[in-house]
Amino acid sequence: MSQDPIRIVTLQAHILAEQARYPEAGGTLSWILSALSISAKIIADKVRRARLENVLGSVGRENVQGEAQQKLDVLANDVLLATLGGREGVAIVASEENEEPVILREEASGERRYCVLFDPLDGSSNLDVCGAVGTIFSILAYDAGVGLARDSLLQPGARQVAAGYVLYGSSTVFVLSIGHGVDLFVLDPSVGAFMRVERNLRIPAGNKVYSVNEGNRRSFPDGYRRYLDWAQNNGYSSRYTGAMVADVHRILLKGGVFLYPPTQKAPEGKLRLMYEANPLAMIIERAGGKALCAPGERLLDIHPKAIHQRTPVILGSAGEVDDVVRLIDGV
Ligand code: P6P
Repeated sequence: MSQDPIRIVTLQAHILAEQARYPEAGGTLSWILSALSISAKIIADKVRRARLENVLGSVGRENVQGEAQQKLDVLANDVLLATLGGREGVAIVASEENEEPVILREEASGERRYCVLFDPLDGSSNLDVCGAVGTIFSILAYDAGVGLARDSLLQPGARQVAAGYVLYGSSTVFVLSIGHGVDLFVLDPSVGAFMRVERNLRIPAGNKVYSVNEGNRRSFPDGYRRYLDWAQNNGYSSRYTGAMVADVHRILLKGGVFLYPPTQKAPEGKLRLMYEANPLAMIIERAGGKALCAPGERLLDIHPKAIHQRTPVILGSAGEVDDVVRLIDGV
């Protein structure tokens, strides 16, 4: 983790500096990232004022995932659709909260266009108890030539042009990877700008912490239970918030391993591949960690068949992931 020398670099300045590395870049991706930045500031304000403005709680219906939709899920989703919709370079938007992707511009254009996928408010069930929540986003190149416009979305996570998340915790942080490396920004509310505080983050090589919902232990495959027994016999601690974005952020900064194994209720895994697992897996890999869907299967290599498909997840420090695989394989 290389700390910034005493310089003031905003997220906007960072995005433009990254764009300048690619002389052929026309600025379309920069505009999209700028839309995500302003969305994050608006959502952060709504999250922090939610109880004061009485927008906590559910809207009384389920989303496409069969989960109770929170009022702030809808608000955050609307903010992202409104800011991204205004960006010429966005061809398609796909959200956890929308059953169908929103096709904004499907014709080919001189400028490259992109697909933006997101979970607008991951972990929103934590809102009522002032727990951490976040926005997770994934950006893919749009291909006007491939069959139906929506087929452009079904690309492996390794093809993400950019990926990242915003965590609305004790501070509001923006974690971003554009092509290489991982950089960390913190919102300065007095200035209204995300300030870069870490460049080229590297995940610690190991840490005796695992993050899993142990309430599902009985329905985990044997190998995962074998790993948990081994970890508990070797002095590991458990940390789990119920918001993947918060659990993964801790692991990015402190090391450890996050697991969401297959369960009887979710034999394919619970977490959504396209807009939860893929972007977070790219962040972890680019920080030097590992991200698998099963022993020996790299998560970013999955060829998606459906926008809302789910996957098991094992990600974190490379050594910690290796230990999980070793115990699952019964070595
Ligand atoms: P469980 C939140 O709903 C989420 O999608 C992830 O952010 C989180 O890691 C997981 O589900 C929590 O699921 O079954 O442990 O409540």
